[in-house]
Amino acid sequence: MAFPMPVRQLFIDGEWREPLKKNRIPIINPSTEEIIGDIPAATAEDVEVAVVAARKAFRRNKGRDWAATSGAHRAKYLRAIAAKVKERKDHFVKLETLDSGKPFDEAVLDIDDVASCFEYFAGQAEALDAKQKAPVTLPMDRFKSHVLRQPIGVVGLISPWNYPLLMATWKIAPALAAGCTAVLKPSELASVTCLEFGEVCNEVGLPPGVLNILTGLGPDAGAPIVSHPDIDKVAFTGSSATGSKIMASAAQLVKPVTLELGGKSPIIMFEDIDIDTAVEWTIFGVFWTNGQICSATSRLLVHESIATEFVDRMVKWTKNIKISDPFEEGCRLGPVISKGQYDKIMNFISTAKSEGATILYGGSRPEHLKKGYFIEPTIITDISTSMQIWKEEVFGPVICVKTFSTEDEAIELANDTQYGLAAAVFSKDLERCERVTKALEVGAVWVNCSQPCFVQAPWGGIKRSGFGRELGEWGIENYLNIKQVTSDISDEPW
Ligand code: TXE
Repeated sequence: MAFPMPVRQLFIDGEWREPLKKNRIPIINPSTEEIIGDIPAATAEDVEVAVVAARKAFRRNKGRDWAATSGAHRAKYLRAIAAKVKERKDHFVKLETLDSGKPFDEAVLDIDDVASCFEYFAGQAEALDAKQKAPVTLPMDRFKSHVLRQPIGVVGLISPWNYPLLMATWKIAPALAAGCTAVLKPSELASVTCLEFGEVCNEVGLPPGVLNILTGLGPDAGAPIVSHPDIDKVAFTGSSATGSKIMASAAQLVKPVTLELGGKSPIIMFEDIDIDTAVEWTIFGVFWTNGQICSATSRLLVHESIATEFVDRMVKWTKNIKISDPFEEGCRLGPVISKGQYDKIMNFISTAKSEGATILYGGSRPEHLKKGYFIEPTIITDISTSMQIWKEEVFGPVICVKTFSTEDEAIELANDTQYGLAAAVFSKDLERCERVTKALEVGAVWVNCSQPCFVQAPWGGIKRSGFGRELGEWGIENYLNIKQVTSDISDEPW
């Protein structure tokens, strides 16, 4: 589908501003490899201007400080944003599909989730008012103590390209609900919907400077946000390598960070499952979003007694996945995001082959698609735990399969990873599911399903998948400082 990409500038202090160095970055359609527009490339100079605007909006705004507003007041803006996103849903869905290459139907769900997330955090903002001045029980009557929850300040939000507007929303909505102001830096590989979001902010009358949106390269626009002394906190979703750099930079100023990083999530199939249902979840859990999900259940551990049948049915199912331009009706797998990601994934597949694994299905560019970063859904077997494909995040439509014979072995294999984001376990024996769930070293476990994600439930990892929890009531806590206030209420001398 061809339609013009909007031409936008940086969104700073409620205005569209050309980047000070006037550079732009091309937008490449991952389905055709064509340049279809460009986005502004911010640098440290633009970050400076945006941080000043965000600070002013936070607490130097002549009585209109965002930080001083009530949660109920902020909730009105968040609900208005949700309504505006719904009103412009078609526009956002088309842009997200074109820019990211994800199937159109999946982009529809993303934009629905964006609106729901703003609505949810509107509720959290209101709930925050009720939680203020929560009393603390003290052992002495003479003193009285309570707790204030106050916004952390100006926050830097750095987001990835796999769910461009949704991942940004997971940060913007709780930050604004908490009373923080923000500078958002989306991924240079898919920034279009995030920039369009600036228009929504203006349409609902969000005070200038409350949200600033700077597109640009990581080192040029992201790093200066992290190291800026007037940014009070950084929330990041992306690779473990970049997350580690961000943590090191933030450490210089003892700046808090939350990091949502990569994963290599296991999906465990015990022998008592309904194979067809489990295969369907397995396919969904790894090939959704063209395989580019941080929590993709990309290591299938299947009990040896059902392995042959399971894998046969999985191959049959995979053959029916429609790979096409993401706008085509029924598309289930579009291109990966960029040439860089395409090459990286292909290298993973060829290394697996050279290390002795079997590419049971897929592994190549689909024959009918000559252009675009398309990769067949790929199933790899004969895996050993020393192989790269077992250890490293592929972030593409690739699953590796390994068998086990006992529950203990399944747990050991599942935890045999540096990552700890998510895992799935399938069995009709719910006591077994509970035992395994407790033993899994991850931040989220799905039982008899994979990937369903709800804004009400906490999201985040352990080990090298990062720390901190987004979403749910935990999501807003990321953007709050807890202040204790203790008063001497006695007239007696101390
Ligand atoms: O990630 P980066 P990339 C993983 C996945 C993928 C790999 C590389 O394995 O193959 O990361 O993707 C910004 N200071 N995930 O290169 O670099 C960058 O501009 C500050 C998993 O795209 O981590 C972008 O906005 N910011 C992941 C964001 O960081 C910097 C989703 C993420 O980019 C920066 C995406 C710097 N020095 C990729 N360098 C998930 N957890 O869902 C880059 N950035």
